Parts: sequence; structure tokens; C-alpha cells
Amino acid sequence: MACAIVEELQKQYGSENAAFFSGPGNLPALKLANAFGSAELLIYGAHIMSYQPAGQVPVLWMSEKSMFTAGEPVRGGVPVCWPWFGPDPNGKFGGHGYARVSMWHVAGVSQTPAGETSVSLTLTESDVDAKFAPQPFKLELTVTLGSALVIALKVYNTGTENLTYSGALHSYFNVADSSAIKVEGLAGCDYLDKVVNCDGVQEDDIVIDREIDRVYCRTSGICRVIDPVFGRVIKIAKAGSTSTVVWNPWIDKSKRMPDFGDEEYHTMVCVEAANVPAAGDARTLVPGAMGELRQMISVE
Ligand code: TA6
Repeated sequence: MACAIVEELQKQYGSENAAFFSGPGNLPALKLANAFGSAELLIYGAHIMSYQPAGQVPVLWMSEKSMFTAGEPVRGGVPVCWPWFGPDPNGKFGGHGYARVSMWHVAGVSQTPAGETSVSLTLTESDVDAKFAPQPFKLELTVTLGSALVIALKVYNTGTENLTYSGALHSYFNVADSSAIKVEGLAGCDYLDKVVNCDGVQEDDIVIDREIDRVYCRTSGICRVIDPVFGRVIKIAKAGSTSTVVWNPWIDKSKRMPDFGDEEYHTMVCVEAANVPAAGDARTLVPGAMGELRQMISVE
């Protein structure tokens, strides 16, 4: 079944720079490749699994224990969290919404004169399990591989009522040693600390020496992951978001997650472009309106 889908996608959208294949878990996947580098994504969840600029080690992190099973979230890459960030507000379903555990559709693949390669995928309420009772919506995720990896999530209110949602581009970044990195760009920001359940102000650059799970508020700036061991800086810009989430589970939480290796906290950090309700960043679209959340990732 997956092979037939892959063959059909390759026939309809395949190109010199875009090749469909049967990915992990036999899930249909797409590899984008051009002079700027390569990226791979699953059609399931519109989930970017990897991004590797030319001449660089991979920029995104993927757990070696991730599941690749329809209905289960993938642990790593860029989970598309929508229409809720964190626990289900109605307490019925899993965290971070249903977009990341739904099968999307390929809407198009394109190449720009500058040599960038883009793919767009869509999801509507008719693609989502009825148990979620979704309002009418359309999501369009466009991934563009160029001098940066640009991830644009457009949300369309296709219904007749207001559509209120939250979410995140929950990006996992690959680092050589999480205890050696700094995350720049959030100094001075107010944060909500989900580990010790208190609020605070970020005094300086972020270092990872314990579990960190913080929602930084009223921030639309650029973050940078300074990695002295890999000898690089990952620049993370965003748009359509005033809340940024930084997460590393550290020792104990890593052990509690079956799809996260006990020692894998050493090689990752999440820096997420988010719309977090608790940070006053939930979004509401009137009928016919469109909202966009965007993250732009590059290596300096
Ligand atoms: O974005 C940080 C966070 O909300 C953490 O609290 C942690 O739960 C992480 O997301 C992963 O969530 P998941 O549902 O993918 O296990």
C-alpha cells in the first residue's frame, strides 16, 4: 500500500530535487536535495525528520527510539503541534494536538530560479479522525530548502465560526553536547517554568545543566544555539509567534519517555516557535481569515 502511494507521489511530484520513498515505519516520505543541502520529511504529520545544510552535520535531531507508527508522534525533527500546544484543553486526547498524528496530502513541489526547493502539504478537518470533532480548517505547511530551512504553517479558517487555536513548530536541534551549548536571544524575557511551576526572568543566555521546560513570553526575536563542540551556530528566526519554548528533558524525564534514549538528552535541545495560550499567544481567526506561524533555520 505504501509503495503504491510512493509511486503515485513520485509520478505526480517527483523531480531531480524531490524524491519520494518509503520511509521509516514504511511511511511515505520525501527527500529534498539541492546545492544548499538536503531535508527529509514524512507525509504523516507533515513531519520534517532531518535537515542537513551542505558541508554541515545534521541540524535537526531524531531519537534513535522514535516510533514511526501511524497514530503515534515522532520523537525528533519538527513536530507540527496544532490545534493545541501542550495538554488537550478538553483533557480527552494526547498532547500537542492531532496535526502531527494525521496523514497530510502533498499539494505541490516547486523549484525557484535561485535553486531553492519547496514542498507544500495540506490537512483539513476531513482528514482528521472524527473523534477530535474538528471545526472546519485548512492547514498548509510549506517547507523550503534554501540557504535556510523555512517552515511556514498557514492556518485557514474555512468555517463560519471563529477558530481559536494554539500550537508550535516543535523543533529538535542536534548538538554535540547539550551541557556545552548556550541558547542566545532570550535574555531579559519573562518565562513560565513548567519544571518548577514558577515564573521568572531570564537573566542571561540559557545553559543546559538540568531539565529545562520554559515558555518565554512576548518574544519575537532570533535565537541562536551556540555549539562550541560542533563549532557552529544554529540561527533560529520566527514569525507569527510571541512565545518561544526551550526544552531539554535531562536525566530523569529522559528515562520516563519510552521513545527517548536515556542518554539522548546529551545531544539535543528544543527551541520552538510557538503560540502558547499560557503566554497569551493563542490565536483566533474570524471566518475566512488566515494565520501563519513560521520558523527559519540556518547555520552561521
Ligand atoms: O515543548 C516542550 C513540551 O511541552 C514538554 O513539556 C514535553 O512534554 C515536550 O513538549 C514533548 O511533548 P510530547 O507530547 O511530544 O512528548
